[in-house]
Amino acid sequence: MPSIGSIHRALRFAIVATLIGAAALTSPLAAETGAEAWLRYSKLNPRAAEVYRRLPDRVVLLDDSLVLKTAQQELSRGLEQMLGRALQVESSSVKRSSFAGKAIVLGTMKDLHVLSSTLRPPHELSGDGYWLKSAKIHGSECLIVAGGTDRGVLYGVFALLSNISRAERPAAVDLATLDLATMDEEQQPYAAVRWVNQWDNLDGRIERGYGGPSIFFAEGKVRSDLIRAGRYARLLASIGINGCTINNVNAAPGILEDSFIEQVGRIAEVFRPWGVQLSLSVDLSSPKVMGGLDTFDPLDPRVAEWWRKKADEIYRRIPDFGGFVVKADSEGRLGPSTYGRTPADAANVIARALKPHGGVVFYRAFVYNHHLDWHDLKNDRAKAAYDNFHPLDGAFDDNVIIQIKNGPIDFQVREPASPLFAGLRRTNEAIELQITQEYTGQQRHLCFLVPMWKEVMDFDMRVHDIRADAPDGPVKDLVAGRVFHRPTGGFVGVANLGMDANWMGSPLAMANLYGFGRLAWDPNLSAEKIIDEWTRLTFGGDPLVVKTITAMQLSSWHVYESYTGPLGVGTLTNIVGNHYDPGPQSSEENGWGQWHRADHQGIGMDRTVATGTGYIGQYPPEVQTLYESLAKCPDELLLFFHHVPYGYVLHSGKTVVQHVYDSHYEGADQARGFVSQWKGIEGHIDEERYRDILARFQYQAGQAVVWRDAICKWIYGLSGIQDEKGRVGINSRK
Ligand code: GCW
Repeated sequence: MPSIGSIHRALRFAIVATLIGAAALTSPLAAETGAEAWLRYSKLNPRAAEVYRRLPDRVVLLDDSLVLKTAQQELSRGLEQMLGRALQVESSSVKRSSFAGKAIVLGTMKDLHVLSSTLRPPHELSGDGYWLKSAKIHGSECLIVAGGTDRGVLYGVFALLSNISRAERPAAVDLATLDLATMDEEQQPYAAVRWVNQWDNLDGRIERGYGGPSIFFAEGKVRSDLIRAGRYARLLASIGINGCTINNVNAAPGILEDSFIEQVGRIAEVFRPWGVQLSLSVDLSSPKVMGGLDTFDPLDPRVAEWWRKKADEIYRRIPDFGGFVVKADSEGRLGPSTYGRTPADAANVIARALKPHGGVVFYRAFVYNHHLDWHDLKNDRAKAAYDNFHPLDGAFDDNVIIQIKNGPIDFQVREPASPLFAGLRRTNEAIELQITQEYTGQQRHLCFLVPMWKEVMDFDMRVHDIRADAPDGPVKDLVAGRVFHRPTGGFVGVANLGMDANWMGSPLAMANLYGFGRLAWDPNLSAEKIIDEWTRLTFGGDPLVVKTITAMQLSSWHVYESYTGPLGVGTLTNIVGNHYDPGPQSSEENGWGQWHRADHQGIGMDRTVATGTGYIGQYPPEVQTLYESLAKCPDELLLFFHHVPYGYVLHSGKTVVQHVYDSHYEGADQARGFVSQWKGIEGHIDEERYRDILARFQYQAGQAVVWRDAICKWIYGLSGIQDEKGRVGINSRK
């Protein structure tokens, strides 16, 4: 039994060690614009500081796990920066009998029970949930940050710091008195899977990345300096993201070389303190192209053995490895079709190798033929995901998750929800959202995507068709596994952050990463709430700043849509090149299948069951009724589902062609309006970010005119119908 003296010595040592750790972490980040993103922890205004100084100035850790230490260090750093006050730290081995005095207590529910058997939240915490609770422990007022896991504690700390940074009252606490006795906030994540994917190549470039080179790789190796990778993990943890796939889904087989796994282990080391699991994209042909076998047939026992050994090797180096992401039989990648096998055969062979270690396989539903015959009006790429995966429902192992893009084509500015969300009932699924703005302005145009994502996630698939007035299968519940009681599922975002100081190439674009994380945690949060939080954390609480930036962000998707691709028309960006400039004809007359079918008579894809490709038939019956009928189909998706003449009259009362003219002019005007809106906050934020962002809006305003003129000219050329307002056409007064 250790003596009292040795316990004291150990405790003193723990305190000093933790303080040193905290000091290292609190050293100011390099003065890079935007590097801290929403974790700025600016000094609080005197009134708020006075209130929050009433928090205990001692923190007690109930365990010494790595993630718990991170939670404590983050708390110390945040409170020190915001309140100018250092926390006294006591680490672990706290026994029920020796606990005394006011403290912020950090620990899992399990450890908290040791301290007090009566303290428990209203609902039992499971997984990564947290509980912020003020309570008396052995007579002393304490603030408890408890988690279902130590990761939950970390999320609770971030939530507390976020509340304080926004000088918001913690739930149920009166800001005037900060009556700790009433603090009681319990949160549970909506789904187990809250992951990001990075499309980083080993040479350091990032496919569809607009924030500079990779933070993980350079010149075919893992970077020696992984400081940014660690900071990325901190950003991810702060919004509840628990997994990150570090390499492109167009995976280089070399990622699985023994020597590479060794290097990748270093990235896992900088993720681990933040509770972020590392995972890898893998090429299905790896057993053959780098593994020395003469086949990669998923049903060949040698192939199964190869994956098993590879998984064992990875877990030896990275014990908390998350799993694999697979893109196969897609855009030229090899897949099970080589051997006449199915995606289920391919997914399961890998899943079985990961299973003993607790890993999962994300098998992407983005499987389609990019050599479609465009002459055949019945062909339709939108049908591919459902056609390939629906027949396999129930054939996947329970540690396989089908990763489904939000829409059936490819991250366009407006698409309906993929019918596959409703097409899998005995299979796990996750929604794949694109945070990096590939088709939505590449971070050079403002386009806050949360309102778009929410439309998809809230869309009710009517999977049971029980009662017309009750939602029974919104996409968010289907992917979270709540409708068909699946063991796992959730949310994946393609992030593609890079080495740029502000991570994504534009400080305002970071709202999309923040928004993704917040929605993955709770898809019922409103877009207004999310952007309000982000703006206050990123720019502070000046009411004019908050009002201006939130309004601009919230309108930005519609603005971008209106000058680039209205009525769900599909791909008008240059599809063969950069996916950015206007190029409305580039999607036609080739096998990629991103067609809009515009000709001299009309525009739009006929996807009806009655006369078109039959795509609408993939939806549950009530949804079919909505889209099949021209009369019911919402205007904003009309051209996605129907081919109509240019003079067709919309629900709005306008003809299609006039809508195109008007929306493009309105959109370009609104983009110009962003410049003056932004100028309205000059002097209310720091000069550096003010100027940087102003230049971006000035550029966007010019680009919106380029788009407007290109699309109006194109539609006029096809339809021959002049603009009623005289802006477009041979008699144009422009
Ligand atoms: O939209 C396309 C992108 C490709 C990407 C592919 C995918 C990584 O243009 O760059 O490949 O989608 O999602 O697999």
